[in-house]
Amino acid sequence: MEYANFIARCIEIARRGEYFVAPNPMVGAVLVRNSDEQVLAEGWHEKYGEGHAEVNCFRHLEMSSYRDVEMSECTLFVSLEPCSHYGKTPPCAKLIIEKGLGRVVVGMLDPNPLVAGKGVQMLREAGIEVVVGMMEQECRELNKRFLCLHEKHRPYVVLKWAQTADGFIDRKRTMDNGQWTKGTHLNSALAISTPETKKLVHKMRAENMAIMVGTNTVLLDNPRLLNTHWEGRNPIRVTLDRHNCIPADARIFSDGIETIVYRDRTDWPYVVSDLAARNIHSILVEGGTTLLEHILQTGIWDEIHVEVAPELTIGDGVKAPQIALPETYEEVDGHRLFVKKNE
Ligand code: AOF
Ligand code: ZN
Repeated sequence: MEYANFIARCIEIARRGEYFVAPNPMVGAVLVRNSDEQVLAEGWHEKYGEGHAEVNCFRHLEMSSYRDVEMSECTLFVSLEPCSHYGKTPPCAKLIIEKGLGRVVVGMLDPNPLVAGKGVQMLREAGIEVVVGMMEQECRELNKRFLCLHEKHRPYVVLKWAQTADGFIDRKRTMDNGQWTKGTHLNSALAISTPETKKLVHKMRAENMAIMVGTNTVLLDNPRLLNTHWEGRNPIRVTLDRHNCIPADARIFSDGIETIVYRDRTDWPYVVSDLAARNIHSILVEGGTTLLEHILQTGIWDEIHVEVAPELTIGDGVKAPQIALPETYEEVDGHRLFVKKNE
């Protein structure tokens, strides 16, 4: 039996929960009959607070013609170690033991201290054969945000900006005595993204639990920071306001979505530790340059996404953060999308 293929399938179905399970991990489970390698049932973690992958897999089995299969002659594949704790649902390890499984193949251990090896231990103590570590790198990539929170005790940090060919993220703009009226822009931001790249930005908003911009961006752009062009939820909004100058009617406080404002301590190491304490596993930082440069200086980031408009030059403006871009990029609508990882 080629274990890796079944774990690959677990990863594939786990992704169906992508926009709905945070801060939980995406997990997939596949039940296979040993004698003929027939897949009997599949399940994945579909939504935060609801059934885990294993529970859904057994539920699907019950609804199928295989419901009376001899479990001791089956293997359950799971991309993440089955849980051992009473959380929003009872422990999956207990369920697997009750079902009488013969063998369990686990993609990777769960770093959540509530589990962390205890799930595998429960299974082994019940006499189940357990194989741990299959397609581990792919399993880790799948849940890089969840893993970051539990291993580094901070959210996974994605920095993102768009720039002109000559390296500016915006024209120079000034506040009109710090006054603006709800919904109106005194002098609007330079529009760099195209309809297609804008969609990809909203996809990133859906992938990350939180979104952040600095004070100046809130004051100048008055953004809502919603995800309106992709499936999934709106991210929790985060900003800084050291000098208490963001007005209460700023659009970042609208729409009934949570907004976190840091006023007293605004240094990045503090902000990420506080976000971790709130169980936020990922954050997308969209600017501006002052905030991005502060974050770059701390080294506390994981990915940078830069969109370059190769035919747009403005001569003068707000400089984009100065970083060495990778050699390769993806092209969308004639724009170049660079991804740099902090490795
Ligand atoms: C599994 N299978 O499909 C998932 C697991 O609050 P709860 O009860 O939903 O528990 C969340 C924790 O359970 C999460 O932090 C992670 O450690 C584990 N997730 N475990 O056996 C699953 N999603
Ligand atoms: Zn579980």
